[in-house]
Amino acid sequence: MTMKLETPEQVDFSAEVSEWIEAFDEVVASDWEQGAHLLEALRSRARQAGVPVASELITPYQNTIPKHDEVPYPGDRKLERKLEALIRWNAMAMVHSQNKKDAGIGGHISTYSSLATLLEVGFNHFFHARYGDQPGDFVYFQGHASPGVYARAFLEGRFDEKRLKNFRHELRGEPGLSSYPHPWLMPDFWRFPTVSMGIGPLNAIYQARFMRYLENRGVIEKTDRKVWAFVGDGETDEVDTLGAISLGSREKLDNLIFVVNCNLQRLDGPVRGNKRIIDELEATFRGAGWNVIKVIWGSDWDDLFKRDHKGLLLKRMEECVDGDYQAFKAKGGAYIRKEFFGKYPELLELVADKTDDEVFHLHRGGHDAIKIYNAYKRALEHKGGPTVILAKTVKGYGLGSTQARNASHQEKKLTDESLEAFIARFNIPLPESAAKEGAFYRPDDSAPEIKYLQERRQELGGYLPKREVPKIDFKTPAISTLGEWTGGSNKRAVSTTMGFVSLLRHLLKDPAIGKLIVPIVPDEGRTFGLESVIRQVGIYAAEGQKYNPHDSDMLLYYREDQDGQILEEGITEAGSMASFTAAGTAYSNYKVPMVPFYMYYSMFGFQRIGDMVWAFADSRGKGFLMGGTAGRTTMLGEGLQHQDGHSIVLASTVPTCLTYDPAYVYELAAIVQDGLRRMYENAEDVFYYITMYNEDYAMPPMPEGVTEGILRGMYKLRPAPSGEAAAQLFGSGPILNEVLRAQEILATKYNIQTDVWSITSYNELRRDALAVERWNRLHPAEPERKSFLQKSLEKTNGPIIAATDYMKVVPDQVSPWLPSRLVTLGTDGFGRSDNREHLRRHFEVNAESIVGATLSKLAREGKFKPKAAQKALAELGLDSEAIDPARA
Ligand SMILES: Cc1ncc(C[n+]2csc(CCOP(=O)(O)OP(=O)(O)O)c2C)c(N)n1
Ligand SMILES: [Mg+2]
Repeated sequence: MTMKLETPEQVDFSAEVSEWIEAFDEVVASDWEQGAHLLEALRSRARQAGVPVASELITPYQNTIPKHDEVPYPGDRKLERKLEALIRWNAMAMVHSQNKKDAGIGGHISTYSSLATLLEVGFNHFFHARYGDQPGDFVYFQGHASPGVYARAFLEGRFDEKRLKNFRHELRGEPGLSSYPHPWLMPDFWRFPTVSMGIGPLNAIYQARFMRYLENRGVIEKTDRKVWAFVGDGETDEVDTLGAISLGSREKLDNLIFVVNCNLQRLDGPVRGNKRIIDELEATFRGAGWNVIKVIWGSDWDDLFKRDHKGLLLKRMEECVDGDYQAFKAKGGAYIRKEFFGKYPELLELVADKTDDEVFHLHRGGHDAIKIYNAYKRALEHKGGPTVILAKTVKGYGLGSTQARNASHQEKKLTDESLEAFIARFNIPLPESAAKEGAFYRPDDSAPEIKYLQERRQELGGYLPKREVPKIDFKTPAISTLGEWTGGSNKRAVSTTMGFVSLLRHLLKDPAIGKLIVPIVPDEGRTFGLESVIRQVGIYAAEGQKYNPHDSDMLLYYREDQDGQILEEGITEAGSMASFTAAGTAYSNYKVPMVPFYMYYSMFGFQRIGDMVWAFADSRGKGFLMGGTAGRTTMLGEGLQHQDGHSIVLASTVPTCLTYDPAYVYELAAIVQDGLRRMYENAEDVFYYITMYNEDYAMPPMPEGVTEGILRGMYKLRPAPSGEAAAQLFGSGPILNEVLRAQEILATKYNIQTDVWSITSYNELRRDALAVERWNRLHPAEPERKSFLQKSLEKTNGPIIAATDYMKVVPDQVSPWLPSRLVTLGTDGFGRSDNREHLRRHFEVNAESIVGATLSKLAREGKFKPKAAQKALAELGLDSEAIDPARA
């Protein structure tokens, strides 16, 4: 190899290389896109000729956009700098003074300080608040940067000083400011909850995709709207952040822009101390097909690059890792001179004319408005896919001794010296004493900078963030039109899942609301029998169906279409939930009341993506989560990882989630119908979790007068045929059938009469009982009120035996109001692979176990002979010494 380098041909070849480069430069000088084309053609030719071509996933550690390709900055930098400094100050002062006054109340100052310029360039030049009568760009802010967003709203005059003083004080009888972006807490301001790391970027990707879905289906008009997601570099470690990025390129989402704030730090310390996070992210995003724009160095480096003829500067930059870069910004100019430039005499020479202070203030790209502007502009112009901007910044920028320290994420207060240094550094026109108090500062409305700020926002259509909810015009189909589902199955054995799918097909045909329905499945359509729906409305495919499906000659073929209505997400429950979120908040974000029905394997719901459900509720999302293959004994054969006996417990933790566990199709139809009415006609900010089972049995017709009971949680289904009932039997889902069978065994074999109740929602019964109890507690002088549960059971007699395919804690929720009456049978413990009969025997929720539990309880109450009860248990085949399934 060495020999070859020294051959004369090699020298000649260098000349040839120079010639080629010269020719290439000429092409690029006239049109860089042609340059790119030429290079691509050469690469392809090389591949054909068998010359190995390395793919370039990581480019040199410098800005993607060269200086000579930059356009000039269109704004007034002097005024913008002033504004940005004031926002920085007020954001910091808000957190600082709040923590002085209320120690430990928290907040963050160093995240926004690194992000400020990246946001300000957006606010002044890019973030549209509207597109005609359509809402504007969607911006997902880094949650911990919210103080900066509030501080901007303060300068805009949207919040007064009093409001700022109520940061993290939401319970003081005056409007407060929530710690992070929460639409639930500030419904006129925040649109997107982002603070749980990873949820923002994931939702942003699916938001951009859902926007295209609505456009392609003709539900909304096409606009230039963009989805901007500001993401922390530490946040990119969340699988949620990066796990779905390939969807962006696959669906050519050029309406999506990620800005990763690469301040090189997370909470504890460096994100990649021994490497460079920007390199890693560049390779990841480029590999996934994104347009990557790196904004690493500020304009003041341009001159150094120009004077560095040997490429030593870049060489030195590529020798340093993020841990070094952090230390440079923490330790000052002299340290940088020695440790960075000092490695090579030529580099020392480059900065010989600069003071240490000037060396220290050589900017990073993410603090340089010109570099940022050019990157955003490029991102906007990029067609055919999403863009990520990797912007290098400094955590705690300008915060004196807090800057670039490992502990800077946790800093909430500045020292007096740091406050002084801050006002000097950013030129804040406050006297020292006021500065030390952390006083806010807003120039008069007539000040040129405030006028400028208002003009910029006016030009872009108004203020951001802003959340609005238009009046929804929605016509819920009357329950009387759903006779096919309320009228019973005419003895035909069907499941609630089948009943739901046919109801869904009907709703999809509804002339008023059909087009608003968004069926979502994570590769489980066939599990739920959705083949007919696929044929009916098609699967959404951004590029249509480019292939002839193998089953095209069949009636129910796999139909993909550009205006397909189903979102078939593939195996991603998190992605499907993100689609559910985009659809369930479209009533506000796009002014169209989309109605998502997300059908999934119940087990892979709340326990897998619970945090996203929480964020959905925070977003005031509406829609139906349909937990298919529900129940620990109804889902036969699948065992421990598939049999869901606890989602109802988890669903009960979400305040706006209404949970139902219907046994019959008429119950399910009544719940869905009322859900549509409540969410979309009554504009209630709630959503539904409804279990669907796959056990087939005859669906009875809806009895008279049970609607209220179904919706509130319980109704008497089959009263004791003769005489007064000695016990009350509660059942839900398919276990209701076991309860009905128990009622018969008890009557025929043991001569005991019982009432049977269908319990559609213990969660709702409990919520109502708690609310009534609270009212009674707070109004001791008023006549006592009764909950729906108490009223329903008022005239009933005897113990209550409740059986469920979910954990015992589900019925137990109502036990405080049923003192010593309630006996619960449920499916605590892990699932097993077996059939229903054996599973129900094992978990003690079959009819025999219900009978046994009733006799046992009556025996304890002296209403049945104890010895007879023990004998009955044996007769019923119940093994008194069997291992407790909860521990098995
Ligand atoms: C799911 C989740 N885990 C942990 C946290 C706690 N947390 C808040 S901010 C933060 C560090 C953020 O670092 P980075 O994403 O780099 O943002 P920066 O503040 O540096 O801009 C952590 C761990 C959280 N908010 N969400
Ligand atoms: Mg960070």
